[in-house]
Amino acid sequence: MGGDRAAPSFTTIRLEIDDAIATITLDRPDALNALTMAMKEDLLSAFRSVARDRSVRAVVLTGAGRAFCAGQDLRERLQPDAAPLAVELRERYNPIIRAMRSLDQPIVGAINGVAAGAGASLAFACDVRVAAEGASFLLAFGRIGLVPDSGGTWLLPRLVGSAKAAELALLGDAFSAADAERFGLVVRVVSADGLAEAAREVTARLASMAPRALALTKRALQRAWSVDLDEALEDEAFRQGIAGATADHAEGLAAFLEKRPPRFTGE
Ligand code: T3D
Repeated sequence: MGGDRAAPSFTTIRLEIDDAIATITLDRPDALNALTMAMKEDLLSAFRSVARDRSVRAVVLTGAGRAFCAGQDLRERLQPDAAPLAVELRERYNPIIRAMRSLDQPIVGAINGVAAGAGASLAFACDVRVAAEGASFLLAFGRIGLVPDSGGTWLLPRLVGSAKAAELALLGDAFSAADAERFGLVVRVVSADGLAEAAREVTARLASMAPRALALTKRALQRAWSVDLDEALEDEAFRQGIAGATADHAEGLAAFLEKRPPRFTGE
């Protein structure tokens, strides 16, 4: 399942592909991985590159150093030539969130430290999150007179429920990894030293599963939020028709009957 091409290199993030798993590391640790224009462009390119690479079965998103991501780089925002906020969101942040949510491969957020502002939204846009004990989440927007963005208002209520989302977004208090686990936002909290391994464990499990079925499941879960039960039932039937016609489904059935682990190929 090894990568079939060299991963592109970037200046503000790292993209490493190893044994069907792509790891994207936000890599400006001195600024707590705050998002500059270059970094947003790199991140979008990385997700697009992963989307094209069928050898990649699952993705880890994490941060270098002590933070996951401190959101928009506020020093860059204060530059006289900074784009207006709405433009920056439409042209740079929103495409990243769309790329993450439409990516066929599941994304595991390995939340190693603080995830603030748009950094929290990036964490919310992952499919599954594991966190280090010292990690925290902060909807920092209100503190600087802004509105949660980059999908935060859409994703958070769906992850934790509307009452909790309102509390977190309006009051803007930081919350810990343990709180996030309690809210159902992260699946596991581990020691900082154990985070990479814990994330790898979850990601490797996903990477061993049937890729088409995972991609269809991701889409179905997302679509279910905006349709009624009848449409969701029809959507499930449609997607099951696709999944049921794959070689991986036949392999899953054969493996069950032969009492052996399945070997899914993505076909
Ligand atoms: O274009 C647009 O603006 C639209 C999009 C907006 C989306 C957003 O993300 S808005 C929200 C932006 N983010 C924030 O408001 C968070 C700002 N950062 C903080 O509140 C704190 O840094 C943290 C709570 C995240 C961490 O606090 P702490 O005490 O652990 O670290 P620190 O000392 O504050 O930060 C360490 C360094 O990182 C420091 O640099 P220095 O002094 O050592 O040279 C600090 O300036 C830098 N840093 C942290 N966050 C940012 C940042 N530099 C630029 N931008 C940041 N967001």
